[in-house]
Amino acid sequence: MSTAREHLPGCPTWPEDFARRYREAGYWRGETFGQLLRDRARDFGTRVALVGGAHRWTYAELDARVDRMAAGFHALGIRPRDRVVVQLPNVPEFYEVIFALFRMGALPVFALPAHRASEIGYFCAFTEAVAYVIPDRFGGFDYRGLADQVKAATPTLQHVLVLGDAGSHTALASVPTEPVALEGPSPSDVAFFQLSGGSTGVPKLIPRTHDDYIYSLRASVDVCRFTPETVYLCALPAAHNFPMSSPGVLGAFQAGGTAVMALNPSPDVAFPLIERERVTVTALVPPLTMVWLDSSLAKKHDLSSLKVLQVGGARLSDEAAARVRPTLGCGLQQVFGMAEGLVNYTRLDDPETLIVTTQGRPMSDADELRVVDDDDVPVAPGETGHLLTRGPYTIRGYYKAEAHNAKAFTTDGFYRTGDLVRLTPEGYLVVEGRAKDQINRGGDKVAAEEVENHLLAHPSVSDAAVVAIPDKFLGERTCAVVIPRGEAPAPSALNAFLRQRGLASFKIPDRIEFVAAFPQTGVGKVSKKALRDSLRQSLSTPSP
Ligand code: OOB
Repeated sequence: MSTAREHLPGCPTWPEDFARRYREAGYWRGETFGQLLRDRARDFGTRVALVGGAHRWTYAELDARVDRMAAGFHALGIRPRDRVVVQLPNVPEFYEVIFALFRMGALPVFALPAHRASEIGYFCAFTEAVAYVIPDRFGGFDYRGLADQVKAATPTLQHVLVLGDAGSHTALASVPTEPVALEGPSPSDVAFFQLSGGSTGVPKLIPRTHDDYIYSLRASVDVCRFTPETVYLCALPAAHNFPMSSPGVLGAFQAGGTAVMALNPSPDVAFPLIERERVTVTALVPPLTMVWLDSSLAKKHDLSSLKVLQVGGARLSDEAAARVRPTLGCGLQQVFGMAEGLVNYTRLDDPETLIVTTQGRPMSDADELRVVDDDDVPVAPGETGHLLTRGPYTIRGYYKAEAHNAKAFTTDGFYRTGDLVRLTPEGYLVVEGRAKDQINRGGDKVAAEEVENHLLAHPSVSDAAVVAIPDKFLGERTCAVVIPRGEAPAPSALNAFLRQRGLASFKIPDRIEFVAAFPQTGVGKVSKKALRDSLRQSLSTPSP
């Protein structure tokens, strides 16, 4: 019996009556990730769990590697609840590392490979991370230099662990040691931190527990019908919630299937892997879906094993959705999810019109949804409104963010998704837009305020407003509208400034416009709506 422990400070959790209900109804079954892998190793030991690069690990091998890695982490001094920022690309070691942390109750913070000094420095400092795990190089970038910079600025950071050539840091390959007995976490403990797409100055951290996340896996596996025969291709960044758990790699493990890691989602890498590994299901964001649909390589490879293409992260147009089956010969599943919790899926046997025109319905009967107006009053059925949600796998608050939580959650615990949706008569959701101050760049989320704050640090910027402009390929791109102080700087100089401040490249504005003043709302705030409208007009009118 594990003893009840106090929750990690700074992590809001479910009120006791909800927790009791979720347990009694069997949503939370008292499982942990460490045990989940142990159970699969027992039941499916000789089956292949994970493929990537030169590796092909069975469940028994993965389980044994995780024990050795956990023992090595323990020997380094990493302890339960210590935070470890993990920034690895789609390699099997990603799962070896995070399961080792899960097993010992240390908490991965899932950074994306695109993050740079601004984001990583913040994650390490804010979570008081003790270790940071990186590749040596990836995508033409040397992460060891970034680690030097972050380590110098973060007093708590003891270890930089490098996959590959470690340079002055510690090689990840040198960490594993003989397994030792470790006291695991409790099922109700936080297991890791996901990152929020965010709309504020700094990214928010999302605490997910073993209980809640494993429930989301079971429900996802059920809806998506993952079985031991499932071969899931992880083509999106492994750290993101979609390929991790909807049902993703962890769903494949939950079902006893196989996960294949693709270092790159482009057809030249992904298609040969689908052919070779007989991949049955994968997940993409809409722009990548377009690339796959338009690729001439589709005819050159045998993609016949692929039964389902999941698409989510941003709105897929009905036109693109309708092309999936005729072009790729597989079914489409739309996925509308969020790292905070709620995931909606179209069902595999839904009528084609629902699959093509909606973003699905909640995966769990216990998901509570409200569609409300600006005053939190429910809109009439079928009308568009703000989506609020609560349930057994949706968080009750971000990590150490009390003031923000008061705004992002209702007093009765509903998460304000910031999405504008309408419910169809069948109970399916259609995403009609967004009320949060965020740009969805083809699935990559950019918080306007975060970029604005960086721009404001430039001496020639008097004020800045970052807004979305429509884009054929990405759905949206970012436009920074700047009021210069004195003479306007060159846009390229402003972007170079943002890069130098260590901002991930997907957050660098696609376009910069200079204006003398911003349009204002009635109360004198910047009207981003008016700004977007006037930009849309000026961008669509050819210059004289
Ligand atoms: C997924 O998670 P996040 O945390 O990167 O972003 C969540 C936000 C949603 O609130 C919504 O604004 C947008 O991304 N979104 C979609 C969408 N799926 C996500 N907007 C329109 N249509 C969709 N299908 O993006 C995520 C997490 C788990 C599964 C799938 C996606």
